[in-house]
Amino acid sequence: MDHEPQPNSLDAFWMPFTANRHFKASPRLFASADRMYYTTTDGRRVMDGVSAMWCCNAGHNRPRIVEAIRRQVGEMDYAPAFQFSHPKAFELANRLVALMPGGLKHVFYTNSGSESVETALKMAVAYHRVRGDGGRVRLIGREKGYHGVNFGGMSVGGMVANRKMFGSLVAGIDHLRHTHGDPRNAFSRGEPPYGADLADDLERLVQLHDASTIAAVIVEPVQGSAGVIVPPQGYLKRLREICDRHGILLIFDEVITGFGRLGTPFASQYFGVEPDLLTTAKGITNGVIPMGAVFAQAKIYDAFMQGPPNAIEFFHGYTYSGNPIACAAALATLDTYEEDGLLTRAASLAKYWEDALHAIKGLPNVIDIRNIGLMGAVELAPAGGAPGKRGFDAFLKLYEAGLLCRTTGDTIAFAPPLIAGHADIDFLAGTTAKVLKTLD
Ligand code: PXG
Repeated sequence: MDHEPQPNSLDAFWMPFTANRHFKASPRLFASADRMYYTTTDGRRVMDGVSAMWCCNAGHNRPRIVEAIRRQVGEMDYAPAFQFSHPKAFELANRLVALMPGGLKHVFYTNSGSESVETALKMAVAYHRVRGDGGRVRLIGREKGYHGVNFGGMSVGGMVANRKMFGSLVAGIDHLRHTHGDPRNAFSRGEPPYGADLADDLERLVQLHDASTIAAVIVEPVQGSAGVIVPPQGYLKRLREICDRHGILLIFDEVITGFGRLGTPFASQYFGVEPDLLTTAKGITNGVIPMGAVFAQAKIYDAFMQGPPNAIEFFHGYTYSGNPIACAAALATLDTYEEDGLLTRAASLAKYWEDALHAIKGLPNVIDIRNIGLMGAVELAPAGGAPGKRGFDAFLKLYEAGLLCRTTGDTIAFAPPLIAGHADIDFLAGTTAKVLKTLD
């Protein structure tokens, strides 16, 4: 094969999480985006049914955000992040912690969900050490969990395909069982009734490893990537209780559930469970500029603030932590969320959304439908001998029919921008129903 770079060739770009050869044979390229819609390079309109990648919560091309970025880049493009900063980083931190439940009053900036997860895991282990409890080094994740693609997040994660190629991963990690697949929970609306006792799996791991070796447990309050797996009623409260009993930190990975997806600013408020650390990204800037943030309880921040005042307390950070363009974008994003009431809007749409999605029940191959807030999934039975094929076919046909979704295996996931109206939801559910009728 000729590997000389060719103008207009698609060969040079090694695309992430993409079937490169399939894509390059029939590319899907977007040219522009506005509110609920993309326009493709061949001029077709495609509704954004999944906030792009669960990140453009306010929809696309929002004027405040666009303008704030333009203004900031002309005023100050970058400021050093270590031992220096700029006013917007502090202004944003104050605005963000005001949205947080209870004691999550400190924020550490990153540039992605993956970096937020690495940061939170390091904070957890170091927190125990600075308290003089340095034997607590183990980390617990959950099967089917997705915590990004870096070594720590991949290791606490539980997506087999994301792990199996990459060696022995980080040592000292164990996993809770996942909560998916109890047939009694099929077609549950919102939180499924059965399975709170699966949180007791943490007790099993405590018995195995001893609590004195465990630093933290990390879970997504609602598992997103695995296909909108909603926690059983009472599950997260029980996990919190077990963590408290054993002095284990609880980390909520809210990269997807943060910023209004469930109709509360964060899932923590929806479930009435407060974690010790909370990771975010995506919706923090409406997906427009890479940014992430980790929120920490005051007890954690305070534990680090000791020793000589001129000494660095936490040897961690990124060149782009809190960069001015990202901070300006995030501030304008918060303004947009506030003006449009988007951090709570999903609460008023949730019932309509739930009814629309569950109306798909009964169509060929539909074996489960799950929903919470303004996210949902339709799970299809795998085609004989070809797991994932039916899901991928659905993805392609939905795109042809003018609707963007995400698929994982044979599950189709949706999370439309929080500006969606009833007509948008009707289009999404109606198009999905039409396409499902045509699948093999
Ligand atoms: N944690 C969670 C809970 C996530 O969902 C990450 C961490 C990593 O974020 P970054 O910014 O490093 O990608 C994620 C990302 C999908 C899909 O449709 C999900 C994500 C990203 C892309 C696609 O399954 N989640």
